Amino acid sequence: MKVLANSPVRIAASVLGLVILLHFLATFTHDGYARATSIQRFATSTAVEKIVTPHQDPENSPVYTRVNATFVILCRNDQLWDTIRSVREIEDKFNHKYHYPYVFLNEVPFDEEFKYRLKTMASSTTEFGLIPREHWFQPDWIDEDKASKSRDKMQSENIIYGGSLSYRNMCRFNSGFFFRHPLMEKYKWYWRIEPDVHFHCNILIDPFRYMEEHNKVYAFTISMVEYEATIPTLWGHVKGRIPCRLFAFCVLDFIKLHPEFVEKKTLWASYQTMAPGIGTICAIVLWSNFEIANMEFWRGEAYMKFFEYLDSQGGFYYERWGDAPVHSIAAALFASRDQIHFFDEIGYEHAPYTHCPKEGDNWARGKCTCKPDNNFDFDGISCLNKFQNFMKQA
Ligand SMILES: Nc1nc2c(ncn2[C@@H]2O[C@H](COP(=O)(O)OP(=O)(O)O)[C@@H](O)[C@H]2O)c(=O)[nH]1
Ligand SMILES: [Mg+2]
Repeated sequence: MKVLANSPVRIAASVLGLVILLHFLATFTHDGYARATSIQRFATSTAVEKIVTPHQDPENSPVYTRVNATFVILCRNDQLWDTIRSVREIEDKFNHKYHYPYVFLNEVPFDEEFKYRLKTMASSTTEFGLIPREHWFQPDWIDEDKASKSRDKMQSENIIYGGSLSYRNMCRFNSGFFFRHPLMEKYKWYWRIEPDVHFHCNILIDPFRYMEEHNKVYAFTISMVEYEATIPTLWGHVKGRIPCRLFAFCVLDFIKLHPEFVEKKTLWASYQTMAPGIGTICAIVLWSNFEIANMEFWRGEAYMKFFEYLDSQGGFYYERWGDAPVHSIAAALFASRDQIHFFDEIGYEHAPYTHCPKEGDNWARGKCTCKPDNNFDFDGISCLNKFQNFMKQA
């Protein structure tokens, strides 16, 4: 014992003990010191684009640096409880490990209860933004007579949301403005979430990181053919008056004006390989209530010109153009096919449709609560099969 008492080991242990004791004393007595030395500081540090660690799982990584990304939720105050459930699910299945921030947007101020309860639910920063008037409401140059006639007609034809003006404001906002909101400007990536959606599986990767590392632009879980009656002239304005069962006139004109923006190996190129005819579906519509995407794509010249062109045609109000077909057509024109990603492993439900993981052991790995058979992927109006076939094209 005497020998041990005087050994270098004993001396080193004493010094180490003293250092640890001083560290704890300083942590409790000096806030600044505690913040500077806290591991938590790294976990919750400001989002940066640079990836500094090869680790994929923050639980096994002492320093996990998030990608420059945010969740974005557009909703009304009266959707408080549906929004809480969506946030609780994404926290449980993913974000309690990553702490990505949330931006909530609304055309009227969020009330105090909404803010209090959502702040409580989130494991990260929450920001609540008011949408500028000019980003939301029907512009003055829209002929209200023509617009209201169209709403009445669509309503009488029982077209979903056909008579709704606020739905049209929402679609136009999601098409052309959400990524320009001051609270969104600092972020590169977003994951759109809606009230009352469900995430059925544990999400074992960071989808934002996946997108960044694989040079993706746009990701989806559910795709389908669009309800033609809501967009009768959208398609033609992009390339010319080519008859097409789904989008009659609009997207085609734009391509004539701006062929320079259209990429080479696109979904658009794949559409050209399809046989024309009754039931030809001109575009795969990626269901935009779930979106993970790069906002630099929307903010870039091609999409901004595209949106401004479509907006100037008035179709958000004279028809009922949705943000899903608008985003999908833009992705099909201005991104290459391999920049569009299908996340099989993210089990997702927006009533009445569910995507349930089915590739490999994705269902088991995610411990999913959805039934693989109850899967919109196999539905007759799903476009997944077509998308996956197009992806195999050279
Ligand atoms: N602030 C606000 N959000 C809206 C309004 N209408 C729809 N939303 C949001 O826009 C998104 C899409 O609307 P939703 O009613 O779910 O449309 P659907 O998914 O196409 O049936 C959801 O996140 C809604 O909360 C509105 O008038 N004001
Ligand atoms: Mg919805």
